[in-house]
Amino acid sequence: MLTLFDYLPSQNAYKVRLLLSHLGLPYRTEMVSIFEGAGQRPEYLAINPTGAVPALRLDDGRVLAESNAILTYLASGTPYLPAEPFAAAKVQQWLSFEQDYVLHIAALRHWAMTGKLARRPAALVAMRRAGGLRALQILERELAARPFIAGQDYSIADMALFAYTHRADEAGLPLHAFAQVSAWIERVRAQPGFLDQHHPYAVDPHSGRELP
Ligand SMILES: N[C@@H](CCC(=O)N[C@@H](CS)C(=O)NCC(=O)O)C(=O)O
Repeated sequence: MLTLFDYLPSQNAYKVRLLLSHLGLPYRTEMVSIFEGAGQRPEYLAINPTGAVPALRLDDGRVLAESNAILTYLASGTPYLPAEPFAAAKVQQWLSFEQDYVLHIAALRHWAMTGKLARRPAALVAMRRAGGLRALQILERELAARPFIAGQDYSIADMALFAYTHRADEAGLPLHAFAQVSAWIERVRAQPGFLDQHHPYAVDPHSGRELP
């Protein structure tokens, strides 16, 4: 059976849980207490060299890290990742966008929800905020033109973007100001097998610590 190395408040891990839910694939979970340093132990670094979640162990023992690589692997041969090369590359385009631009929302949200925002330099917070707003503005423009980010069909690019974008309010970014993004969030929520699940950082008493 597949093993997902997970940390419940992680939206990067939620992306993988969401796809597994759409696919109806059974899996077992191993929790990694990232704020207690469990990700930095040699046995976990052998699974993911960065020490982060998520990571996935296959039935045959092979391991894969990076949320979007895991999505790409699991979605291969399914309706969530087109086989046609250009359409597949479009999905990769938006997976890269997610890692480069939406990460600002993820960082701000982490700091805001774990009491770390006040400890961060104002210039860094302003840079993250500008980056997060820019990501939302780009998505707003693009989603005015088509129902899903990479085309007419729901794909892993939508799953990856949904994970942090739909929680932008928790990063202090006003989702209500982005009508197209808000409508797309509802289209994602309406997909068969959608996983309606959220775990706040408050479930982890260690989440106020800095990551090791
Ligand atoms: N680019 C990675 C980012 C993963 C990531 O930053 N995971 C966070 C939780 S959301 C984590 O495990 N952080 C602990 C650490 O970096 O040591 C991915 O998409 O999987």
